[in-house]
Amino acid sequence: MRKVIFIFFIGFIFYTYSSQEIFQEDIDQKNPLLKIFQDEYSNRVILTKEGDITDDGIGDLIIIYEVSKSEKRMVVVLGGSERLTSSVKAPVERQSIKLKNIDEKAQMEFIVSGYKGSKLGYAIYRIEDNRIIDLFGEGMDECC
Ligand SMILES: [Ca+2]
Repeated sequence: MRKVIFIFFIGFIFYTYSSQEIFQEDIDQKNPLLKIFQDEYSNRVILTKEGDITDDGIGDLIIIYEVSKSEKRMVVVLGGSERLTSSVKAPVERQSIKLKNIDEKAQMEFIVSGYKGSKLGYAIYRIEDNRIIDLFGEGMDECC
């Protein structure tokens, strides 16, 4: 019996490290903006990125979450107003979020990239009127 438990345990460790769960270590579970998300969504959070993207001096939180194995979506929790934007689709695997100011305006843009298998896609977004606006994208239909 002990041997069976041991094999199960090894299998579990292997499964944990081979799946995307490993990225969850980067998520601050105590972040109050994450709590706002969790009040509305029960989905598993895959990746978060915090920063003041709306340039109002209050931190915001970009969240990529899982709908299913083949469907991921992204939403932004706006600090201060504590509102959630509507969601947009996100890459299925190996997601990354980078904040970057790509124009002269103080507001930040954010670049989301990721894969579906070997297909890479990325898009640049900005928040306007509490909505995620898609400014530019390449291959997002392939990876989302
Ligand atoms: Ca903000």
